[in-house]
Amino acid sequence: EGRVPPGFTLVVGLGLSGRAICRHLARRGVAFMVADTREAPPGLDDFRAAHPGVAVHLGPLQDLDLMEAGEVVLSPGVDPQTPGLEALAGRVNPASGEPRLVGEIALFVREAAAPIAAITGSNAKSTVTTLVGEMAQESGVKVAVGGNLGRPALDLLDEVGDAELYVLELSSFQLETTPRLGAECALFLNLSEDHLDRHGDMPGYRAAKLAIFRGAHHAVVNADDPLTWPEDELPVLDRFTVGPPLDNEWGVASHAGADWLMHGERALMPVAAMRLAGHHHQANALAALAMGHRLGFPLSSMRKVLERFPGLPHRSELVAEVGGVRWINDSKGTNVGATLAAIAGLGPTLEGRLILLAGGVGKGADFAPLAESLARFGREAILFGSDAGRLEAALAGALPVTRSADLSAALARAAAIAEPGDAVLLSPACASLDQFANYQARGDAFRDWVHHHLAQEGA
Ligand code: UMA
Ligand code: ADP
Repeated sequence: EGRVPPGFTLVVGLGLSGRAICRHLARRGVAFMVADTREAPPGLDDFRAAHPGVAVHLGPLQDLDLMEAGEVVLSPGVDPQTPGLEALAGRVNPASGEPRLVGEIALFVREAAAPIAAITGSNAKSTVTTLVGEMAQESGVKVAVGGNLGRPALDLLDEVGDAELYVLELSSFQLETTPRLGAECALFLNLSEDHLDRHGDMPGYRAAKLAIFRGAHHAVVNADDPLTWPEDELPVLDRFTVGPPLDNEWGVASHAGADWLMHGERALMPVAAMRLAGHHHQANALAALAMGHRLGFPLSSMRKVLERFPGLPHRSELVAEVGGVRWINDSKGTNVGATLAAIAGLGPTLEGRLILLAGGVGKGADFAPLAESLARFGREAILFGSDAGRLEAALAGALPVTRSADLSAALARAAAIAEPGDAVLLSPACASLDQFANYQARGDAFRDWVHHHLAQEGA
């Protein structure tokens, strides 16, 4: 049985965040060791090369005696309820006054010298984080952007010297282990079922997300989604809606014969001038504008960004149009709410029907809400991965459903049944981890298949 030496920090997880935590501690001369519950974590070789001589524990945490550890810093993918950590629950670290069990963001907050703009929600986090980051840059602010988006927050501290603003995408996993964020502006976009396998139920998932408001100066919330509203009073609260704005809300209203983005009575820009299309992106743009306004960005700069931003890859990304069929990669649609938004954005634009490719790890979600919009727009749902059976049970009455062994087989089936005017949409409503390394690999596989099998004949 291994043991954490007295006073050593224990880092749990050797993924992207875990390795960033280790770099952060090493630079500061903090004594630490690392554990990962897996026998062969993917980051192990990189870690050993970067930190020769640092002890690594692999396998169950119960096999590691961590009672003498100083602080235990968890990667986001590690549940604080993991067996072996229970003895630390509720314990306080005398050195920091914080819990002994914290996440990477707690370390970030201790050292961040610039204001933090923090963004959470079940969907649209990455899109809005990127928009706010670009708006900051366009406004001449020296900004560092990262977090759940992919560049670990702790790397921003050391790699972007003299940042004037940090824009962070934060997941429920990261927020759950952040005692006090103290954001200058905290934005909670929306809440729909996700990660129930980790948080137990919706109240548990929401509670984790509400931690974004701890110590915040300003809050931005979704007027149409009361679950995003904080439980406690906050000094300043801004609200956005996809309907007409009440009072000083950010919303959409008819102006000069067209739909415009509005701030209260003030018309900001026509919806049609945005490069992103669909109602969900109007909500996203308004959320970014509300946050940018609080952070002091000029409207002209924010407008420029909305006019040019094409959206991120793997989010309703048009990969090719071949023989009148659009092939769309929404691999980041990893929960039911995201897939519903993708279908609602695409469905009304189709001359033909929608062929949905879905499946993977459902994380305990209820798939039933997909049935109605698929009945309306769908030609067929082609299902693969671990939760294909649960999806089939939820969708079978709504439209024709077939099962495929994997994404390639699903794509071949889609190519065989698609008709001109149709769209083939990969929006899995599930995580990818049963069959792929991550959502990017799944989206890349979709794109490669389309380019290899179809695009050259169509081009
Ligand atoms: N794992 C173990 N044992 C361990 C450590 C990790 O089994 O001891 C597993 C986890 O359960 C998980 C995987 O390894 O399945 C990765 O976990 P991790 O914490 O090592 O992940 P990182 O590589 O550090 O990536 C994390 C975020 N991943 C998760 O929260 C699962 C990345 O978000 C983020 O970009 C990165 O930090 C940078 O900060 C990805 C994600 O899927 C995109 N996030 C979820 C989401 O958006 O829905 C929350
Ligand atoms: P996140 O980082 O929260 O996963 P992304 O910006 O990466 O968010 O988008 C993830 C998925 O959510 C995409 O599939 C996209 O189509 C969908 N989506 C984007 N905006 C919204 C919204 N406002 N409501 C629901 N789903 C959305």
